[in-house]
Amino acid sequence: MGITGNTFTRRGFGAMLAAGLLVTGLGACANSDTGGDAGTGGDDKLVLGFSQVGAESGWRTANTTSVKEAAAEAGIELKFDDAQQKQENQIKAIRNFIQQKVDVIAFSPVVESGWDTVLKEAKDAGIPVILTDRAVDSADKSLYKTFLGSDFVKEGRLAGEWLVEETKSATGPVNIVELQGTTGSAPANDRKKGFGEAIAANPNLKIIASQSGDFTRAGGKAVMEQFLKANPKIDVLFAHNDDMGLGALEAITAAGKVPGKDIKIITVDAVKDGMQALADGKFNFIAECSPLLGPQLMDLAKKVHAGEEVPPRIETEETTFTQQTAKEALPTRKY
Ligand code: GYE
Repeated sequence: MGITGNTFTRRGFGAMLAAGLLVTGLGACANSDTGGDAGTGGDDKLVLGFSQVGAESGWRTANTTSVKEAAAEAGIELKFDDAQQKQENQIKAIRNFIQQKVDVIAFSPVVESGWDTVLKEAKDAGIPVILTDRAVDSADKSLYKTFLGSDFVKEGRLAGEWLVEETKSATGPVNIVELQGTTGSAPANDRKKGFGEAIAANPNLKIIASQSGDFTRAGGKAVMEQFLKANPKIDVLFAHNDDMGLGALEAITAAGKVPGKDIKIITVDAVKDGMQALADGKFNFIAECSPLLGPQLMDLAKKVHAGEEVPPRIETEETTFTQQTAKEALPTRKY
């Protein structure tokens, strides 16, 4: 939010951007508009190379839409690549962007480690890099300009704190199973950490099984089936995203248990299908993670391209939902 406001401090550039925004806002005829472009056509458009993780979840789909729409609105030429959840594909895409001499590179790193070499290549080529959604663990912070995304540790902690409150009068052990996100990814590492730290407050709470479902519905279903077979008493499921929770619902129902009652379900994201499950009483709690990063990302791309200083870390604002608040929020939910 602060970022958008600051655009107005750079008068000339700001006015130019505003004009670009208006022109693209007019739709198809904008491309043939010669009014303000003095014969240069669209060639001076900022070119942003964006490497997306994949299409693994409802969150990701909403994120991709947000990025594409915001680029169009901001008059930015977007080169979009889908890495299908593979790091090597992302590295290839970033190298392609460097070769094509794009103005700015943004990407959502599928895992945290192993980026230093390619990030150095971008830096040597003089192309600024923005991390969106997920972080890298590079020690050299000069390899990227900023990281825009959520505080995943906090999301895990909020999920755990809700459970501690919910089970405060429990006398016996409360058995928890955990569906982790993609192995080695920042949201999987951090949500696990935050949740684990929060539930340490109640010694009755025990994680009896924890495995990756790769952030997908199919993964969540398959791993939950194994959990149910191996553990006769499961009281709580903590899934690192809605989609794995939704997949697990099928496994739980097929095993003759009632989701939301026999097994309490806590997830992260708050995409529409997750919110619907919560409103329907099948989920019990969701820590929100907003995928609507597009407008802030475009604003940052313009700034780093103009050589402006940007904060090294920009955190997304988010909330949490119970069954009751999900019912209230659903009708106006955007994703
Ligand atoms: O929670 C999950 C997606 O990186 C925050 O990735 C993102 C996570 C999101 O697959 O649904």
